[in-house]
Amino acid sequence: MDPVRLELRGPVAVLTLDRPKALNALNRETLEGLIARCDEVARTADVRALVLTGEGRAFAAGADIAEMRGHSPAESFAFSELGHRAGAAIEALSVPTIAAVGGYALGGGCEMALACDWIYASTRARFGQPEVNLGLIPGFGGTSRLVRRVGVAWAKEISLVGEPIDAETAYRIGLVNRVFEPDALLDEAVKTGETIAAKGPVALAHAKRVIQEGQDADVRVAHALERAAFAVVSASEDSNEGMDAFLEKRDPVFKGR
Ligand code: DAK
Repeated sequence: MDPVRLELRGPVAVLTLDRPKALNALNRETLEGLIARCDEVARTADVRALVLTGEGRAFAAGADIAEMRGHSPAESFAFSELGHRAGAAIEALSVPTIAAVGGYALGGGCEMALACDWIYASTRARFGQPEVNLGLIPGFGGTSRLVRRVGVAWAKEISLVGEPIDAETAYRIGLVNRVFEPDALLDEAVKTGETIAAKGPVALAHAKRVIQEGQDADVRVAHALERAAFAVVSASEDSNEGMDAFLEKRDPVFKGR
């Protein structure tokens, strides 16, 4: 069975990590599936947002320890690279991406959630970078993405103490945007995707890219990126339609052009 399921709920693509017996642990096949499904989503014109979630009681309990244990140094390097490619495939999507975390998001699982634009959690979610318990360090981008999301001190505490934090703590430190009851989590994430689907796709793609690229740039470079993107977006059919619709007191019909 495919370890990553893709389902279209109208304009929202839902990707589900689907190895519940292993708490959706990320083995090679799952990471490759994630990359393939992201490519598929990128090629599907009508998708306007993506939700990444996990089947059963975990989002993903980390990289697959049983598979990693037998790795030679070269295999270990290739595996880490594959995990980075999976994170990059999620991050490169032009549509907004939401991780819906209903259970364990540990190690590589937390890292895949961090590759999404933001995270929604259920009250049952648990986040952590427990690699130090195995004598390892985060290997799928955790050291770089976590610190940007929650700041250096929390990133260090989570990664160096190695104990999971609950949804309430994750919310308080800004790792998670919103917390929902377990039964409501996926529907709420999809609902946000539907809200996004009514906005201008050209504007969304540029706003997302500029925020992402600007985050790591000098502030003057970030401002220049914004000015350039604003000029491009202003010249789009969508922006003319959006402003016309406002002035004519009607809903806009965006075409993504
Ligand atoms: N890998 C493989 N199998 C896993 C797994 C994992 N990460 N997590 C859970 N499972 C499997 C369990 O072995 C068990 O399988 P069976 O025994 O039933 O066959 C099944 O899922 C259910 O798990 P439990 O029986 O343990 O369930 P519990 O409710 O008792 O405990 C738990 C849930 C999440 C607290 C526990 O399963 C746990 O502690 N899991 C491991 C969490 C963890 O340490 N995650 C971090 C993984 S390390 C690198 C590349 C990558 C990485 C680092 C470096 N380089 C190449 C440099 C990334 C590392 C990681 O992500």
